[in-house]
Amino acid sequence: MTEALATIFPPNRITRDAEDLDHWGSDRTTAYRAAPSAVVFPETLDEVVALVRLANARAFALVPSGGRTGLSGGAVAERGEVVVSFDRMNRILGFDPAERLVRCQAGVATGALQAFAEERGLFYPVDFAASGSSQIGGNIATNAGGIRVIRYGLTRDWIAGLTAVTGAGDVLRCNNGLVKNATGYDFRHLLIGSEGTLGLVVEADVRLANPPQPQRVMVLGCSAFDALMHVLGAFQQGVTLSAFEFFSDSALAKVRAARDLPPPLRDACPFYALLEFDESALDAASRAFERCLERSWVADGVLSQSDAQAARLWALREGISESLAPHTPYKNDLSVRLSDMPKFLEAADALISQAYPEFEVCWYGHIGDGNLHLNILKPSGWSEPEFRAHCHRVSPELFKLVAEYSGSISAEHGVGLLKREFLGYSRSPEEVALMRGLKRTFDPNGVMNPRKLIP
Ligand code: 2HG
Ligand code: ZN
Repeated sequence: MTEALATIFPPNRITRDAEDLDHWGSDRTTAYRAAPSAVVFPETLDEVVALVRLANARAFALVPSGGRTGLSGGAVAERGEVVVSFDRMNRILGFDPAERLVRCQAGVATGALQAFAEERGLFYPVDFAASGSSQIGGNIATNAGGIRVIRYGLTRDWIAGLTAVTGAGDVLRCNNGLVKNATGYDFRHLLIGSEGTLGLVVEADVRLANPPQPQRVMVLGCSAFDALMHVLGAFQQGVTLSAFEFFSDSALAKVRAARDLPPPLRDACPFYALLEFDESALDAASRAFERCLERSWVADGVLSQSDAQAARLWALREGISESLAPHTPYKNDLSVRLSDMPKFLEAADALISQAYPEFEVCWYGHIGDGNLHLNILKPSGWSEPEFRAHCHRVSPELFKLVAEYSGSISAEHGVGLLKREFLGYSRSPEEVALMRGLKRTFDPNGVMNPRKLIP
């Protein structure tokens, strides 16, 4: 196969070095061992087309690889696949200030796109802790969300066009940056969130926004889960929130220890809400805060007085995932509608405390848009496989509860390898059958990221 790949790529853009295979063949999921047969680094659309056609002709599988910050194994190559790294397709190809549209290659880092926008007095609002290394192609493949979805939506909402190579090796130019285009099925939205199972996203037209006003950050100490939802309700009246995040005291303890950070408030609380909003809403926010204090939903709070302090408060939330990594967490990424959140939280909390009486459980996430991250930490006496198997047995109980609320078993991290067997808790048999049909249409020989997403 290396010989065939060498007909497309020069030697410096193919590697079979063991360290490279491990590096480019895995993402941030720890449950799998990377075992690709090669990694290639295309630089042009034509090379990607040639590669996909070769994969069809020679019957080998491809795994797309962006910033590899995923948490569901979507970018893991564990069965001799060829990894397609977009690291060398990291150029911004054009910018139109009147349309506020950037054309970029799939390997542009999310952070680089944010910086590009900022240099032009604009704003790319999709943001998350991993944005420094994640790539726009991967963001599209997983429809990445993050911390400002409550105000700005998901990656899907910012993609005005994309160029993709289907599993059959055909080039699709979807929507071409148009605002209006009423000509039938929009394949752009089918490819967004398809986790590389239908084709490879090679280029995208990304919309930028005007930057928001200066922002203020508040961290509030809350007495209980249900208080968080009351606090959200109080602030939604009159304050346009850019973020409404939460974390439990256990999650806070981990990030503080890992980064040596001071506590946000004098006394510890079971839960904390982190809010970000326009500075002009400060009076309305202060009134909402008073109301929350009066009703005892909030015990105390801190308001950022500078950008540096705002960044320090954000670090308490954004650093959590990384600080949990050494504890071998079993991750859940759930969502329900906000109106169902109070009841769901009560039921999920009861289920989790019963299923994991001796385990440390960290709750956090983007509760303002209905998304909860639930990390169960491995007790030191347990082996990793034993712990994972135990959690895997509990998952169906939790997912059954999610299904009762018509929620999602993967709100923003994708399905990948990790949640494939559980897809039926969020998608009906009819939907899964349609997914299989679409997969066959786009990728008749099954070369695109096999065994991901679809059970
Ligand atoms: C976050 O919101 C990320 O910090 C990661 O989505 C969540 O590691 C996790 O469970
Ligand atoms: Zn998240």
